[in-house]
Amino acid sequence: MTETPVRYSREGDVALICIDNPPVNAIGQAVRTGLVASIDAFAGDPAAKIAVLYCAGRTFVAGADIREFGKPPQAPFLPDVIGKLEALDKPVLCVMHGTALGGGLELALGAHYRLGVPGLKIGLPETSLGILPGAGGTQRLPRLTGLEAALEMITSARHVPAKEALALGVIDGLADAGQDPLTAGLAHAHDLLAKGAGPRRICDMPAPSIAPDQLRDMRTRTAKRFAGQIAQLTAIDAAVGGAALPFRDGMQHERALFQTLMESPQRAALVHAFLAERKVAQLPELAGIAPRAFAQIGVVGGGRMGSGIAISALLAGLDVTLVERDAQAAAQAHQNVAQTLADSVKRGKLTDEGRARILAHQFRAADSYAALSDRDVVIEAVFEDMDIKREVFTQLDQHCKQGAILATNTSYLDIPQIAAMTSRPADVLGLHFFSPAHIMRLLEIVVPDKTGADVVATGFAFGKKLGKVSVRAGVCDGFIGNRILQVYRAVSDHMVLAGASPYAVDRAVTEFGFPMGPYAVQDLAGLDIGFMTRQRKAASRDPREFVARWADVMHARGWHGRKTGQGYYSYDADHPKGRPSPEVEEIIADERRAHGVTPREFSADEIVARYMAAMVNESARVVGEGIAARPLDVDVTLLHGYGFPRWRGGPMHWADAQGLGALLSQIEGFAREDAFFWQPAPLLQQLVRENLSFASLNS
Ligand code: TC6
Repeated sequence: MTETPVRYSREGDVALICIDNPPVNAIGQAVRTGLVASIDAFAGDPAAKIAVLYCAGRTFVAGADIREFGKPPQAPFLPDVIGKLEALDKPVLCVMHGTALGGGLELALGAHYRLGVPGLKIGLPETSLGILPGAGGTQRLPRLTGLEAALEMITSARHVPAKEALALGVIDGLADAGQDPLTAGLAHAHDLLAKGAGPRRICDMPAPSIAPDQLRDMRTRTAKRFAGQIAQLTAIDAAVGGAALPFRDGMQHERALFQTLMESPQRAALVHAFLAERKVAQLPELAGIAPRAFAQIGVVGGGRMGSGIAISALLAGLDVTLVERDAQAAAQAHQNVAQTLADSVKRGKLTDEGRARILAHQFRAADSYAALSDRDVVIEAVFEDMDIKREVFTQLDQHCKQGAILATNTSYLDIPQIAAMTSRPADVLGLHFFSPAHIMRLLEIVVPDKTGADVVATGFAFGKKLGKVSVRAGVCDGFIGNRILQVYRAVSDHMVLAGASPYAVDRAVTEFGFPMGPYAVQDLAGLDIGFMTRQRKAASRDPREFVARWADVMHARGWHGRKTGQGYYSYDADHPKGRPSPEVEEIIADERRAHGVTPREFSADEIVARYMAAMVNESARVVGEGIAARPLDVDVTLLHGYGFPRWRGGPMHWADAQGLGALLSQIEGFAREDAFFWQPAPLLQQLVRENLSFASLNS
């Protein structure tokens, strides 16, 4: 942070108020104080006829300083600062570039005129952090755009492009292309002075209204889309309630609701998620380590995963050569990629020209490893079989240039063993994408002991370029995510054996906030995958481990989930999402009888308690063993790859909120029934002994 985050100066009769608080000009206490001083300076400067408020650096204000949330609030408060700006009796022009978000846009709404620099995006994304626009956003924006458009912006938290902002009336105009905020601001200020423009205050504009049935529809839609969350509906209450009141009272109404949200566990969870997503890439081992170049990418394997990885790299502007085993397979892979790019055009993610350019200049599919000789990073995405991997990595070792990074996308095979197949193990790492790879944001970067630090740094730089959230993982079966998944799936099977139906488990878990329960997910992935995993692990399995045989029975009947119309659920045209299957319940009942189990009832609370306890316990092991660098890495993995509800922050954040002592006691209680499955994680025991939280390990 610079020493004076807000500077006041004057050029002729134009006062300049510049916020300079890198990296994103967030409004913390020093900025608020600086703004008050600058507003006072402008008010008391008789030579200044108009003020231009703008920002230095790469963006306008990206919001209130999130790092202050949850700490005791410090005056001056942002709504008061903005009120003071708006109340000035000389005009203020705000010039925005980059992203004007949250408190940043609210500050701009306190100015009398607003100009955007091309490329600007605006938004009120506070609800995505569990709060509402509490610096007048719910009161001023609806006065400009009407309630419907304002509430769409506020509840969706989306970033609105400059042209749309202009059409909505949030900005008055756009600067010429290439103009910087100061030059554009000075020119526009002189125009305003020439026109004799005075202050134009949004607070004086009439309050909008909304028809009752329109409001009811909006509330219903919002409640469905953001099930379990409170910020979006509260923001609607703030805007609609405020619009029925005089402006000043509306502001108080907004403030009161804002404060309730600020104190909510959902706010704490969502802010944790935001900060954790940025912290995952900050690893001490990477400090000062420069990544290698990675403009030229190679992919081996053109199936669903390989094509997805290729597309992800292509959409990020990288050059990709994909290699398949023969010309026919290469042609098929080319077609897969072309088709997905065409779908991206349909989804509005790519222009038609962009698609044509990629296919003409950035992408080729080949049938020889020699085509990979100039590649900087090559990612293998072939069948999960060590012999096939050996063939691939031997070829890569022969054909790839020195310094090329050789990555495997394996989900569970031993990466050090794969690295040892080459003459350059320091250049080998795991890049574990999630399917579909061009859509899912999670990337596990799996780091064997021998991998060079610059190779890991390149993995993170590559992930960032692809727009992924990259998490460092150590080597073990399943890395971070799939290892934890195996355990919470296992606890689900335990509960089903004891009497819960798979449907009750799925229901309880979705009510908790996951988009799908474990059995619906298995149906979607294909029950043949679970079957192969069981086969693979059979030889090394501890005999005390419970394995659900009903899954093998279902597999033997050809019930492989959604794709076969039958899995845990039955699927047909009337039930595309599946309906419970009495036959599955019968197969499970057979197994209960074989085990001599008398089925018992499980409440939704008990299901969630066991599911989460198993998840947290394994997560603690994963951190304790150093597979995840910190608890926050587990949280980000589960949030981005496994549908953990963001507003609960991830399993480690959730566990801290429950209290680790209570969770450990619960696990110890479960251990009295099954001491093998419920072995408390040593890290959890240690934290409870030392009265510490998982969060204490995050710094
Ligand atoms: C609000 O405004 C409430 C108002 C009512 C009050 C009464 N505060 O994401 P990046 C940091 S709520 C503090 O990597 P990008 C970020 O942590 C807020 N810090 O960059 C990172 O720090 P690190 C509403 C912030 O170019 C660094 O800046 N606003 C804030 O990929 C770079 O961030 C939002 O929700 C902040 N507000 O994306 C917007 N924002 O390097 C939140 C960022 O130490 N921000 N940082 O890890 C964003 O969406 C993105 O940061 C971005 C830039 C689009 C602005």
